[in-house]
Amino acid sequence: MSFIHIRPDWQLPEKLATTEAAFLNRRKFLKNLAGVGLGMAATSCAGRSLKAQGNEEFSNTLGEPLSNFTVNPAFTDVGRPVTEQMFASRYNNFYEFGLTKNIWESAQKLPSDPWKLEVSGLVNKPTTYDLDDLYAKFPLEERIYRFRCVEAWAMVVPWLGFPMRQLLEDVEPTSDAKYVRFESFYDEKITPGPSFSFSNLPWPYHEGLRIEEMANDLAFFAVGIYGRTMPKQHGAPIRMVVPWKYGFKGGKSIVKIEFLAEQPTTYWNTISPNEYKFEANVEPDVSHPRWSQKRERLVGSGEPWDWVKQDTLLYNGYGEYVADLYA
Ligand SMILES: Nc1nc2c(c(=O)[nH]1)N[C@H]1C(S)=C(S)[C@@H](COP(=O)(O)O)O[C@H]1N2
Ligand SMILES: [Mo]
Repeated sequence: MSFIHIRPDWQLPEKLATTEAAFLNRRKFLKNLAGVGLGMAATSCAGRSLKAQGNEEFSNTLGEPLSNFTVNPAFTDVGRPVTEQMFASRYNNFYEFGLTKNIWESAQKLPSDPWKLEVSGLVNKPTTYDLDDLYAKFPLEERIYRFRCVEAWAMVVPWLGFPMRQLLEDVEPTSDAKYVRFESFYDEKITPGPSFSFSNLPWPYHEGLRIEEMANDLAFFAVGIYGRTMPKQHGAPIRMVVPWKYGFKGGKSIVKIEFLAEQPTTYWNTISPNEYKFEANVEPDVSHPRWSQKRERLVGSGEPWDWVKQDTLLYNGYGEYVADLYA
């Protein structure tokens, strides 16, 4: 019995190296896993391909239709086809629900309605929004964005939501506010993370941006995807989308936003500072310590072991929007 048993059967062994969870696979952790009951998870997905899993149970996770939105014409064509939802919504990273990509079912435990989003810290108007407030205050638009995970897979998804800048305008950060901390939902009874405790993970998941990054045109809060409210596996009811950065910067199921004078810690940077930087922009020429970032595999573009590979673009192709931030 080893950690390797919990990977989905279609994930090639060498792919195990290119994952944010790979620190778990290191020798020093393996001995802690010995004797822990991990075998069960393996058999439940053995022999099934992603395609074969299309079923009603999955469709029921896909949220309620949204109609009251505009399509932002600046973000309709990213030069690549939109990833089929069939793939995008069943290939997720949400470590609160486990280490594999196959968490769409277990994520249904997330209590996403009612919801409170608390905004505090260095702002003139600290505010707590419930879902009705969010929908009433911030008109929804659809934006098709490229998405690039640090693990070297990519997709293209149509988000529904509103620019982070609109929330900035609503809460009025003070001139002392330089950074923003975003905290995800966490309840150890519901979102315990990996089902064995080998180390104290820094829950809740938390991320951070410079305030100028949050004010950038691209920075987005998504409350939906593919024309519907956000499925739990994607971070219902509201998650961050910062498409020029690696996917882990986009915290899911945000409950708290805090404006700060100093740079906050972040979840992955705390676990492995050398591998996951605070800035974490998509930069193909800057290798991850354990793999190259020059290329990416396109989710759903064939069988999972045979996904199309393509070049990764600097800032994920969004240089015209963000390069100034890093000049
Ligand atoms: N709370 C929380 N947010 C998270 C994560 C997570 O594990 N927990 N994973 C991140 C990573 S590594 C990626 S690639 C994206 C995946 O988003 P998706 O599953 O909606 O595609 O969510 C990010 N946000
Ligand atoms: Mo990721």
